[in-house]
Amino acid sequence: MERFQLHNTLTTQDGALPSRSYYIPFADENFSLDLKKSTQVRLLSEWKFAYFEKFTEAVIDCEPMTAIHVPSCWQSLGYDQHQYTNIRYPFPYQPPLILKDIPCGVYVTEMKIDEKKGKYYINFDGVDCCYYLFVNGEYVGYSTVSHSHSEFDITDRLFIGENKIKVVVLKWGSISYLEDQDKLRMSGIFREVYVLNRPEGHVVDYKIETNGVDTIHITLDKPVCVRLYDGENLIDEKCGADITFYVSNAKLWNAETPYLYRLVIANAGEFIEEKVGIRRIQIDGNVLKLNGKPVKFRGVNHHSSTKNGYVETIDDMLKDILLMKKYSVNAVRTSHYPPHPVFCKLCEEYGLYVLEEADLETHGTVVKDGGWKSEYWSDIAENPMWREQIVHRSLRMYERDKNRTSVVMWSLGNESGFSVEDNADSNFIYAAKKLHEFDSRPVHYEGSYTVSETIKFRHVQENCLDVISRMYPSIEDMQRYMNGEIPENPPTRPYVLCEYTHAMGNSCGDCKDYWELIYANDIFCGAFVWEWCDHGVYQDGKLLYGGDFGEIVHDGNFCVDGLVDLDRKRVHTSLLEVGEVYSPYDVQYENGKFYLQNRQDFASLDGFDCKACVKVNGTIVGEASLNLTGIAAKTRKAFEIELPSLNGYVTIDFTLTDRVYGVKSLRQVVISDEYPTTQISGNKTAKTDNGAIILGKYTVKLDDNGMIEQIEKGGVKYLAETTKFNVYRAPMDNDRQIKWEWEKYRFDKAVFRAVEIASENGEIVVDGYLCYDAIAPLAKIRLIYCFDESGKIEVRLTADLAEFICKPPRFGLTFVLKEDFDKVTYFAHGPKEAYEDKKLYAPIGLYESDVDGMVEHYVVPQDNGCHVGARMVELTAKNCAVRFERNRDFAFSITPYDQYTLPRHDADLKKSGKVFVNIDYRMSGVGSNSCGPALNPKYAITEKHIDFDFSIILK
Ligand code: IPT
Repeated sequence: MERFQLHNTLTTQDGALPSRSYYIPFADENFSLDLKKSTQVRLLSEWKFAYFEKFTEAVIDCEPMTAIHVPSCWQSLGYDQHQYTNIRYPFPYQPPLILKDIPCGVYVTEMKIDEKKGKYYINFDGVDCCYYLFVNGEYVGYSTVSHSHSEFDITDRLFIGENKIKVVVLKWGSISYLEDQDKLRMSGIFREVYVLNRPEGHVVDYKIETNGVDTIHITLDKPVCVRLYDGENLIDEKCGADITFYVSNAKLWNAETPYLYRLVIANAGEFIEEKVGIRRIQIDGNVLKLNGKPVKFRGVNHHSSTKNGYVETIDDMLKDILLMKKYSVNAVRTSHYPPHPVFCKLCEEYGLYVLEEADLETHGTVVKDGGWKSEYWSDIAENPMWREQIVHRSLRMYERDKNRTSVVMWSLGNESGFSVEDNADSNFIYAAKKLHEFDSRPVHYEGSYTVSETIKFRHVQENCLDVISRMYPSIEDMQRYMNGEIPENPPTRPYVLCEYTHAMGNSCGDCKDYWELIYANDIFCGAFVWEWCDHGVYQDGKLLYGGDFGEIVHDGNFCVDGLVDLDRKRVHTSLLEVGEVYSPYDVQYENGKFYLQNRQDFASLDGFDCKACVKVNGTIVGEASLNLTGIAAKTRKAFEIELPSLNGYVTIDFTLTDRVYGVKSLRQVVISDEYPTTQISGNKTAKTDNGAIILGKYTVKLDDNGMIEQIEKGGVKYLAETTKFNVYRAPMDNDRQIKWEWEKYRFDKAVFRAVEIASENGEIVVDGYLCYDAIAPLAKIRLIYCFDESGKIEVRLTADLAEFICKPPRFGLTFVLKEDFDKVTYFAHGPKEAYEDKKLYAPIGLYESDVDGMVEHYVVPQDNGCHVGARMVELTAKNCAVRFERNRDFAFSITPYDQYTLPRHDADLKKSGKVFVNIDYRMSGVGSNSCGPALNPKYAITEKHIDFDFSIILK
């Protein structure tokens, strides 16, 4: 039958009803987001299932036997195979053909009806990727667009008694060329399926708009009565098909104060509730404004992704939203498809702006020849054959979510090209025009930015788009746009970063610098972190990622790039940093006065509490609660805080607490930075015994290269290995490009070779080189030890790095202690890891931990656990201790794992039986170069001459 070949065509739908706004009708006014609570809804969640590796028309007749719960993804249940690809299509590229067997899942359920009354509609909220629907053996229709809602009228197909509903879901169809989003490729009915039983003459669709001041306007497909409530209070009731409500003293909606009114549509014995916020989004010159005020999106990109694959419950969504609110996120880009229909409702309730994106990405086109050519975008973006599908995808999104207050901008899709030449007939122009025809909200599409032979690095003919959008540009690039230095793209439109600060592994070091620019200039309306959560598949305590499933084509761990774990049990330090950058307030210290700056766009800081804590050397000496009332948005207030008369390292730590979401933000002002060093007798010694240096109770042994080989006290040995110079780090995901350079220069293997060891004025002076086979020395080093008989070793060194080498990730010494040194006390940025470009969440203080607690775990093991701004770190074993200190900043990290032989998965890490203590002159920043720009040189070791010193106190 030809109609079962629709998936081999570009047909969007067959037999489905026109798209409409998403709502759930109720028989009374006890509304809920839970479908099960409506007597009009018959949720279809228990099905029988059969999986076939290959779709043929024959599978349509099969009788599945295995029970399956819907929603679910069949790969999560053990069928088929997981596969993760980012850009590349997981099938041969020959659009619109699929030159591969198409796996297929057949779902069957029964629905009993005792009496037939009114209309019956079957609704699908999400099926990947296309499906045929049958009721009682008869073909009803076909639908595509995985993340969109479809509805079929099945009234005439149902009988009193049991009815059999069959859905044949295909893994791929021609339209898969439009769904090449960066994700694990899963299939099946992954969102709810339900039958609505509705009265004859019910409302079908309506549109709600507000003027952002005092009116709510609703147009419906038929005249009905609509009631407007403020909470439980009825404000007004009007009847008609075109109704305007006036709201006096209206409370406006924004993400900071998400005030919602309620409309209740009562018709034919049915009730539909619509929450509505009075808000208006508009572009004024090159500034994006909400209710007349400039607004900033402190955003994240959010995939529908949980440990159950694409399946999300309301609780899952709520958990994400509450976490986002806790970390001051106020905007979500639903990358790269419409979210679960309840998500936008929750966003308007809790206060999150939504940049909603159509279900569209054709990224694989550009790599079809195994390389990369941006000209290839035109295979689909400019090919009229695909036009209807591309426009349709934007419209399906618009129709479903047009009434959502939270949706403040539409996006045409992700990375699908636009046109290669100016004035070309891009399919995206048609999609944008259609959205503009229907709606006043701005239209976004980053894909108009192109890098081609003919048009170098710029947005092409994008007059149909309302904002300039970029992903991962450098800060200089943004400044060039703002300053009008790109003649083809004058700064006439607001600018948004739809993706930036790629949160893969230990990341997001560049977040703060982006936002210094964004906060300071109204032309920038915000930025969305890539991305909210890690993706993968949990198995035996491990998160499996690309390559773990036996796939040939995969993109490794590029899917493990979130701010939170897939199971949301752990928040990565990247989110802690992003949370501080997005913080609703900031603290400035100017001329002896403290200022609390409200960085919000609308609300005062009245809903927050703030404590200031005065510390000397990490010990609290005074505390004060600050009264935040009356600090209007974007203003600041001065506070006097009494400073201690004591000397030392004096800090004022501010803690902002949100009465709803808990601790929000930490800010620290350093008043003076004199951390006391250990006072010792000061008697130099160079007493040796068999080559070992005797320091009172301690013996220190240097090896032939002048490196500390052993420290001993009363027969107890401190070190498990000889001390080494260290100019390497376990590559972070962000080092995936630069690490090849490091390896070229053997940073991972380099060793120190002394050419002379001399004793001068009671000091030992070691001259030598850091080197490895085949290349010239990486550095010329002079190392000086000064021993004090009380058990203190002063280490001073100078290093001149070779001109030819690249920037090393760190410069320091590694001490390998015995594993009994398991308690750590330190004064540094902490208690979480802190790098030069990622430490806002980690105030300087005095912290304690065990060695295990010094490690920050990442799904893919990589450098972690650094503490910059350190003045002291001490490790303690049973009867002894060793302390490293310096009267200026240094960096350190401590790990019980072998630092440089790392497995693919954190769960496979094995303890080394030693404690590695890295004492570093500097450790470079983390940046976000796994997808973002190269590390900002100010966070890299660019200097060629290094002076470093520290003391080792033996206890
Ligand atoms: C960009 C994509 O839009 C996003 O889906 C994701 O793949 C991200 O980067 C990387 O994790 S694509 C990139 C080539 C800029």
